[in-house]
Amino acid sequence: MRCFWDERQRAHAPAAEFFNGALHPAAEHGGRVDAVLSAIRATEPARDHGLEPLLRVHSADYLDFLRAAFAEWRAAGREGDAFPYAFPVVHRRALDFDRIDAKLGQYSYDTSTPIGEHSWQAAYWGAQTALTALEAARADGTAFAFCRPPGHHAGRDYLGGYSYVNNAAVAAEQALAEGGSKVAILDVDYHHGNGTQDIFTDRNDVRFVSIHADPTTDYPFFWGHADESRGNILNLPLPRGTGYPAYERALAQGLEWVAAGSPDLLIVSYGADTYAGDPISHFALETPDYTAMAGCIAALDLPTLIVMEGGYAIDALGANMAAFLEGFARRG
Ligand code: OKP
Ligand code: ZN
Repeated sequence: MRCFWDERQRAHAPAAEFFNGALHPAAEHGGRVDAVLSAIRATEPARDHGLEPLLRVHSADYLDFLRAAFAEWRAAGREGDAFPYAFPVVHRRALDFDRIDAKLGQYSYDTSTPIGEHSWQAAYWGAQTALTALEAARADGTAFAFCRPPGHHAGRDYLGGYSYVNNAAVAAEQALAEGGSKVAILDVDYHHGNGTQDIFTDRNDVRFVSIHADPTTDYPFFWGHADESRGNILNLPLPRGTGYPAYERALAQGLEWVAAGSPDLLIVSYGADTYAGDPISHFALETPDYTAMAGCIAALDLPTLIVMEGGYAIDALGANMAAFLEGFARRG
């Protein structure tokens, strides 16, 4: 399988994230890059498709904000990465702020997702990596886009959950713009893909199914509940401690629903944070389970683009990635 990675994603280097009342070292750090690269063969860089594909998913004002936020943060005299601290929970409307702190809150929903000097560059090239891999997936049947930082928590005009640009959504819209008729997105990251769900709610040309930790106990809390499932959205939350047998039953249900929509492309938002040893997650999958999981997905026999989301157990991340890709290789 051709694998795509662009070095311009590496410079994004958040120092810390804020949760449980304190700053913690960022879980989504550059060490993930070498862990994944060590496990996959040669990678190919992204080709630049410009801003237009990102604008099919994100609003222009949001992308303008992302591009300029760090410079504005510095211009305001701040040090370190840009963090929001006040959020428009009730009155979220298009007010035109000059103050960076107001803009940060306007376009964010958490304090896990700081903007650093190179965050925009990394997010931009992550989307370009997904777009480039999409071409390979259509030519060869499968491709892997190593996008980093992840994207599935980013909505049309908000960031959060280490995500700035929704790479899977950008690829889905591109596939439709280039003549695809139906796309399915299967999100197997530990966390619910709230950004992807919000972007595609009520669409009849995109189906979104997510298997994730029950948001009653786990981030992102406010999305991903089973009762949000309707129309083109299927949420399959599972309790903490879930191991592969129960996981595979949910996967089978999700895949059956994907197949029923007769998509011409499948995009997999892959997170290795369902791994038993993940430092921020609580499922119990083991490395060989990823090969089995991929085998189930590959059995759909659809053109498939794999997009990287989370996975924070650095020591096992490469092996888990390789195990997952191996499940597709066996398809032949
Ligand atoms: C991103 B992805 C740490 C606080 C939660 C946000 C988690 C974002 C996950 N316990 N911070 O879906 O892997
Ligand atoms: Zn995750």
